[in-house]
Amino acid sequence: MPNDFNLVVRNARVATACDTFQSDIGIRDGVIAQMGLSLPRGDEEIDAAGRVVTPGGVDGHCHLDQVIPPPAKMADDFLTGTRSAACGGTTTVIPFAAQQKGESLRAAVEEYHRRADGRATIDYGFHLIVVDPTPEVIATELPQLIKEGYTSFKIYMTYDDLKLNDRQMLEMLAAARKHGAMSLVHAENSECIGWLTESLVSNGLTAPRYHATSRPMLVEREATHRAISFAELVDVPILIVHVSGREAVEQIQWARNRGINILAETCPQYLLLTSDDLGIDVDYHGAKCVCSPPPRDSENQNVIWRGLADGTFTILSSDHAPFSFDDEQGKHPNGEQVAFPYIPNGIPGLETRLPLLYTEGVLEGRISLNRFVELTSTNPAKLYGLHPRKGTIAIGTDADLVIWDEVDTTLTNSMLHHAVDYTPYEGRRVRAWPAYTLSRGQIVWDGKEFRGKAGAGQFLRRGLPTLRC
Ligand code: DUC
Ligand code: ZN
Ligand code: ZN
Repeated sequence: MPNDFNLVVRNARVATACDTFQSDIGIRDGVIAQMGLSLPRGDEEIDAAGRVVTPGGVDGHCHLDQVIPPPAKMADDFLTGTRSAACGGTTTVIPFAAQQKGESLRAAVEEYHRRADGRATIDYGFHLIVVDPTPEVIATELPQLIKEGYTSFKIYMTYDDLKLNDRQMLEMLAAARKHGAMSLVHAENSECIGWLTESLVSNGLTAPRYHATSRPMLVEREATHRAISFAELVDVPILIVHVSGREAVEQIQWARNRGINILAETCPQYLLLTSDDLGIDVDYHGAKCVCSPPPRDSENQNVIWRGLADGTFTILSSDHAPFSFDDEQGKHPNGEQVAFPYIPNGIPGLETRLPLLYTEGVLEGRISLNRFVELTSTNPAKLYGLHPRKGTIAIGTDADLVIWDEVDTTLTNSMLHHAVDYTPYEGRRVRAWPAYTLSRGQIVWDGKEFRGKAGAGQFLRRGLPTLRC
């Protein structure tokens, strides 16, 4: 008689967004087939006695192999990026299919499928980035792509090659309302940044730390308020991405108190880094932490932690934007220590997102284990139309699981599986790491080695968002 299951995870302490309970998990054909105590044997068994098991992480904001102006080039493609994600407990990623000016959305989607197909090791979807919202894009392309499972898009209020004006933003939000898509808004005021940057550079203040000076919190607060006002006018929910500190948080709370449906995302860099990390000018190392918005100070870190605990934030994502440090296509464009406006923005974080939040959030008592699951897996799955297939542990869902080890180790880049040559968290203590990661029932990380396969990741045709604040 064949066994009932391909794999049984036995004696698990299962944690979902709402419950923690003891169970075995029986997996057949990549799906959770049965849960309960004393399940029959499987072809393979993992004993999870004494270990927490959570749903695989869903990273709702990461950049992989994204086309950006040369000489910069992202270090991670869909193979190295998803490999790294899997080794850190993430089993679903939603990177971006980024439109170029003058290009159709369809062409962008086809291009990013070419980049991902045969390389992604875990399941993935795409957000669209819309930089050229022509009448054709809004009336024809966007509705069709939403129907095909690209149910969210990011719009930018800054970056010269990406930003939309206010009218274009309103048109995009109106399209999101009409077709049920989710709008992700990068909220920073472009003109303020440009004016401050020019003044800093003309005064010779060009070191990496002036990146933070050029993007003070006011710049984020103003754009956050404006985006909220547009959402109110159009009467549609939006997600403010990568919220960095108090001033944006206050705007979001203000909006919610007025009954405006505003969702919010933050990232580990706003919990664990400060602008001091951009200020290490020796050998230009501050460039490693140049990202936008920039990390703030320790008081703002506390505001973000509180927002994670009290429900202000809906999701926690990595905003993985991988540029190597010692690299002409990375943080040293053309081999030089360039002025801060020319440093590619972004830091790596796909693999460290979950272990760092587990360590600093759950084990330090700042958030519950269930809230950890909600922020990093269940809510992104709901927000991006993947729930319940992803984001929870229940019969009939994909067997995407993380079996956690409590460890005590020092994080170094040599432990990680991305193609970036540094981690901004080098030397940090971590007390949790996946002992196993399972992607649709396959072991992709066994605590020592990556065991996944290029091309095993499936494209996820996503449904409409099923989450409101
Ligand atoms: N900021 C973004 O908006 N995207 C990628 C990285 C960054 O720093
Ligand atoms: Zn952004
Ligand atoms: Zn981003």
